[in-house]
Amino acid sequence: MEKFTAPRHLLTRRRLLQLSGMSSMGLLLSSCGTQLLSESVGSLTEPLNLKVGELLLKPQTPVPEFPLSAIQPQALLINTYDFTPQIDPVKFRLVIDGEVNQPMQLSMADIQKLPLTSMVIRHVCVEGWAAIVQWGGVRLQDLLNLVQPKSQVRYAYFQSADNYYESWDIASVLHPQTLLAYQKNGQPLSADNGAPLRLAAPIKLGYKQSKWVTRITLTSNLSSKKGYWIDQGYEWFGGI
Ligand SMILES: Nc1nc2c(c(=O)[nH]1)N[C@H]1C(S)=C(S)[C@@H](COP(=O)(O)O)O[C@H]1N2
Ligand SMILES: [Mo]
Repeated sequence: MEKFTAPRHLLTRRRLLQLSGMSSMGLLLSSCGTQLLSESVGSLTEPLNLKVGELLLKPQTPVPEFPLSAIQPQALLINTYDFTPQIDPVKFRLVIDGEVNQPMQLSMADIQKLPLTSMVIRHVCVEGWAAIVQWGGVRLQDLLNLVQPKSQVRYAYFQSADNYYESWDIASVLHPQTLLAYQKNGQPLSADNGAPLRLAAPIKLGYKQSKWVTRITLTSNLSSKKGYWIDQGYEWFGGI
């Protein structure tokens, strides 16, 4: 079990220097995946190979949220492809590893010490339904600041307790409204909705939003296994 220390600031100066090691060399244009990455950081005029450091330094534009009165409590359907894992929240540990300086295993108590972010957003499932939901949880950005991703990191893998898996581009992972949620509509998350931790973000379709996340692995390379549905033909980026 790694020692856990809550961040005093989002980024210390030393951390900024570590992360932005590339910046003095200028931003080199890369040739792959440029269209989607540049769209996801909000403008086609942005440098095309934004890396972790630059993404943390240059916050992305938030998606407009809904008022609490817009929540549709009945509209969020349970969509689970196989079975519902029952996870003991006391024994649970979230593993964050891969190309990071400080791999960690965090308990729910550790995670709930971090700032709680709440947002009311629309969940969109490709099967033809949508629901306005309030999610509460921790920003993935805050978690990644703790583990100190290496500058070459471009993707995150999310492993779930039901053997579901997903991979996201790092710009979407570091988006200010990308949460690991432990509350839904002001209540603790239920097992059906992904307790103890699930992804929630207004920038991705429902199938990208892994429930029962147990492990986050940061990497500079995607393997041929990209996601449970993606490997069966769904689009990888899955943006809204
Ligand atoms: N681990 C896991 N995550 C998952 C799924 C799943 O079957 N297993 N289904 C996905 C799909 S298609 C959708 S629409 C949402 C549904 O979330 P909900 O069941 O909380 O409404 O979860 C996503 N995350
Ligand atoms: Mo879905």
